[in-house]
Amino acid sequence: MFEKILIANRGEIAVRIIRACREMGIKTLAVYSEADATSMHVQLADEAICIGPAASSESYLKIDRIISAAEVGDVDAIHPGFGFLAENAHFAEVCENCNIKFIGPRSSVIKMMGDKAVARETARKAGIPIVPGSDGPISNEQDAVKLAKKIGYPVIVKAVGGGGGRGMRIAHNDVSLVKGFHTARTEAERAFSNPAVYLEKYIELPRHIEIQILGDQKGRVLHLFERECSIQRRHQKLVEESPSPALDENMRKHITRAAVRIAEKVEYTNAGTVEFLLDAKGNFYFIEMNTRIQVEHPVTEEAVGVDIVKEQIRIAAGEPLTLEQRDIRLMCHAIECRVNAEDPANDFRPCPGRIESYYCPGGHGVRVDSHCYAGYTIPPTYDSMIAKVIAFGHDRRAAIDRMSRALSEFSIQGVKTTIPLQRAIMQDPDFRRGRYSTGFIDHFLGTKQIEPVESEA
Ligand code: MV4
Repeated sequence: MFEKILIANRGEIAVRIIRACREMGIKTLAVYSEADATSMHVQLADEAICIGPAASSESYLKIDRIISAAEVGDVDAIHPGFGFLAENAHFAEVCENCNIKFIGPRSSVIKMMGDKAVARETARKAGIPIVPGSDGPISNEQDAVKLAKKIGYPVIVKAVGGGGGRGMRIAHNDVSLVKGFHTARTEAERAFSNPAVYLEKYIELPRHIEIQILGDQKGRVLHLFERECSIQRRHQKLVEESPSPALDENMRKHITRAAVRIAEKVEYTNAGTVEFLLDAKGNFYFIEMNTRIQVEHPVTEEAVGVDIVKEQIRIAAGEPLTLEQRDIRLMCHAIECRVNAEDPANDFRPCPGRIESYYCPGGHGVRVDSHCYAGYTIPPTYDSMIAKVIAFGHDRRAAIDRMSRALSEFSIQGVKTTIPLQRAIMQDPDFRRGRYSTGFIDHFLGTKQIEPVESEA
């Protein structure tokens, strides 16, 4: 097993990884930017090294500085968390070449899944349903129009280098497709230094369901069931849950098998997530694979009772998975709310600043993953996540009621938060019935005014 791990991240996920390391008897080295000198991850780690100024491009994204810190600190491995360098194939490759274990899949697999057209082709070859669309990238508008005629409008143009909702254009006719094709290419070139785009039939109001998988270095792949992540606003997830209220046992069997099959096909190692869209008729389609630990991983941890971060570390150290698929069961229902320092009454404007007071919920069936504390100042430089509240119980109803209770206890003064919105969602009749899709939030915000909550700042 590793003796010391560098955590190439900040905030809540850095704290989460340090906690797993401590329980495993592994020493931790935090890296931090000048804006994070007083951050919780710096305080909790055994050692910490400052790697540069506040801007991520000068610190958390600086590969050479992180590798230098790893060499100075004499670590065995680097955990990238999510965001920053987590899905940077070049960074994983540099780690491989420096003989520092990257806690994630091989760089070649990150690269392959980072190309969303290659990922799609890989799924197709593995016999997994994909959305009707192009074979690989489309190079000109004539081909795009021809294909759209064949599969029927609406269609969606997606950037090969995109993912997570970045660089997409929906088209309902030839004129908007030609326009969307060109704007998508221009945007993709700017954002990903790669203008390549591909085409898919646009599925209206799908549900977003993702399967958590684990693969070890012996070639064994397990799934940890699904998470439903349809409650998103502008591709930022607000509420996630497991199991999905949309899957019956038969659908669950097929979608989890599909996820395991694609992971086996690429000899996937470590933790990963296979994303699917589920249409109103119950058909599922592969859309992309994420080669990292995800923000919402605690939903799965509480639903199945597996510590995913510890599994990641064991897998990276070369240990075989000791779990058997038949032993992994959905033990309870888990829901997560991502609490952000944003004002839902003001177009989700970010609200960085000092947390004047902080009381965080607890009690039976409640978990809070956070790096925040009273007196902590949320810097304006990074994402605005304050905490993840996870509530779990023997069934969905119990989990929702527990989440309502937990959110009502959560008291944060000094910054506005998304808590009032999430409390309202927990009371929504459609949410409570489990009848929702990716259209939920737009509909909810269109029909409901979120009461602004006093800011004591
Ligand atoms: C789609 C789609 C409809 N049809 N692809 C957005 C995030 C990215 N991972 C894929 N996304 C979508 N791809 C086809 N062919 C609709 C979305 C989408 C969406 C997906 C999941 C969760 C929320 C969403 C919100 C808007 C659009």
